[in-house]
Amino acid sequence: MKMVFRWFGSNDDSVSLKQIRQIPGMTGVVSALQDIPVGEVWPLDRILELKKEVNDAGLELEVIESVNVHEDIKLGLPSRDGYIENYKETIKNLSKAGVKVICYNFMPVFDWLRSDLAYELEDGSNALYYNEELIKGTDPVSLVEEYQSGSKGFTLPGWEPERLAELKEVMELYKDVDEEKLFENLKYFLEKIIPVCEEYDVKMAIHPDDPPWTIFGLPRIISNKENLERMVKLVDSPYNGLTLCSGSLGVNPENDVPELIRYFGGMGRIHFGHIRNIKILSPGQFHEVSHLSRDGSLDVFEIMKAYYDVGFEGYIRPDHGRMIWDEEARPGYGLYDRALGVAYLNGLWEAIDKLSK
Ligand SMILES: [Mn+2]
Repeated sequence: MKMVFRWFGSNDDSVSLKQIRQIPGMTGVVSALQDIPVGEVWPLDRILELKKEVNDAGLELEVIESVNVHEDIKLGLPSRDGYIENYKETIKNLSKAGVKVICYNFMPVFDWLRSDLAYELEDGSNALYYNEELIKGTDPVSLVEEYQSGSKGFTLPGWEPERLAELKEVMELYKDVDEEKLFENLKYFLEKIIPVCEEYDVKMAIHPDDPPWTIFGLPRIISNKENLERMVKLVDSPYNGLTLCSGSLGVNPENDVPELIRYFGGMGRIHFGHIRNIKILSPGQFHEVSHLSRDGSLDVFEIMKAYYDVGFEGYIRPDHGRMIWDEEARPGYGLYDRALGVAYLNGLWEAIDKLSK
């Protein structure tokens, strides 16, 4: 297991590489070239520049999150082939810079979704909150406007303004895309890119839908064991794998996260683990919490034990944290609570390791 930390780059993150380097056990950052418009090739010189900056701080850059998939690929439009060619070039360039894993998602239009970015918890901290009832009462356009005003000036990943500028038109195009069609479009994409991944030794790791159910009538397919299994078999290669996000999958109580880790980890298909805890308040209503098992609905010890037992050699990062100690940062991505999460996860891992010998 290699512990890594998400970092949005020196121009768009309140957390510095120096701070990340000082978290015990940290090996590297997970980053991206956020300014490259979705669908365009990531230039090798820009990737190398980012790598140098990260390496100079004593950290590795072996995981990218995310290389976003152009909407035309998800929609299966004729223009997708050009975007897929660009994606292949990006994979090759990332490989040349030593990148081992690419995290991506296949969620139509919306990336992750919440109804409140700063929901106050009992201890005075705040965290991301989701309430299906509130989402149902909102239209997508006003939701996006709200997000942009609540993001404290940072770009929220997946909510880049240019990406959502044509929201209404894109929503319209999805009227003809159901779950089956979306699976077909994902298969088409994977069949083209996985051979390149095999040749260049870069593993693809799809992130589950967050939350893992349909929103605004849009299909969402990376959501449960059955669909994850279908996903890894679309192209049966170890390079076609998963980012197992405990918080995304775990908000559906039918998803047994440790069991999913044992199952897909045992198959060698988990390349990247996102670990966070969530508290389910009622069906369709949850908020994020600290990583500690007793604070939420997930047993984080069992999650780490599952990774340990399958001999996991991939990357793990703490996922979202709460906002604590008056930190001003991008929602979900402050330094303090994620660093506490890392210390806890490392502690669990060390204890499991020593007790297993
Ligand atoms: Mn995640």
